Amino acid sequence: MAVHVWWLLTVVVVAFHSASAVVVESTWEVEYKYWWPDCKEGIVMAINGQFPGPTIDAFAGDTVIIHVVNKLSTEGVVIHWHGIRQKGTPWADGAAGVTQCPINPGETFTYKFIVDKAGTHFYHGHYGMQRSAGLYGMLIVRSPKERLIYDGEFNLLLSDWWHQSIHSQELALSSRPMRWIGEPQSL
Ligand SMILES: [Cu+2]
Repeated sequence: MAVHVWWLLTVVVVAFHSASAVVVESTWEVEYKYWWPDCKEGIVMAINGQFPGPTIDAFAGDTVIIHVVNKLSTEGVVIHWHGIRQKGTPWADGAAGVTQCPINPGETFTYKFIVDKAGTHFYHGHYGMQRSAGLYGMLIVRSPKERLIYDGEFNLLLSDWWHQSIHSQELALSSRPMRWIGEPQSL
C-alpha cells in the first residue's frame, strides 16, 4: 500500500461511555463537486456534499455500518478504513482489487466492521487517485478507559493539495519518462 504523508492532530476530551457497544450507522453518497479549498476552484470528491468527508466518532468495540452510494458517473469507488484491523471482516477493508471489487456507479455497498482499537484514524478512497481528489475524513475511536480530562477538543486534518486534477497527476506519474507536476499548491 502506498505510504501516506499525513499529519493528524487531535486533542481528545474525556468522555464517559457506557460499557455496552453501540452501532454507528450512516449512508454516504460519493460524488464530484466544485469546491475551492484554497480559494481556487477545483473539483473534489465529496461525501454527502462535504469535503473532507463526515467524521466518524465511535468508541472501541462499537460497530460501524456505512452504506456507500456511488454517485460518480464513470468511476468505481471504495473506502479504506485506515488503522482498523478488520479482524473477522476482511471484506470490509476497502482495498479495490484486493478485498473487494470497486463499487460501480449507481451501486451501493455496505461496510460493517468493529472498531477495535482506540486512536485518531482516518478513512480514504483506495481506488486510483481518489484520495488525492479529497476522498477522506476522520475516523476517531475513543477509549472507554480514557482517564485524562481535557477542557476541549479540536481536530485538525491536513493533506497536500494540487491544483491539477487527479487525472493529470496520474498521467504524469505513469508517463515514461515521468513528468513532475511540482509541489502541491496548498497544505
Ligand atoms: Cu490508508
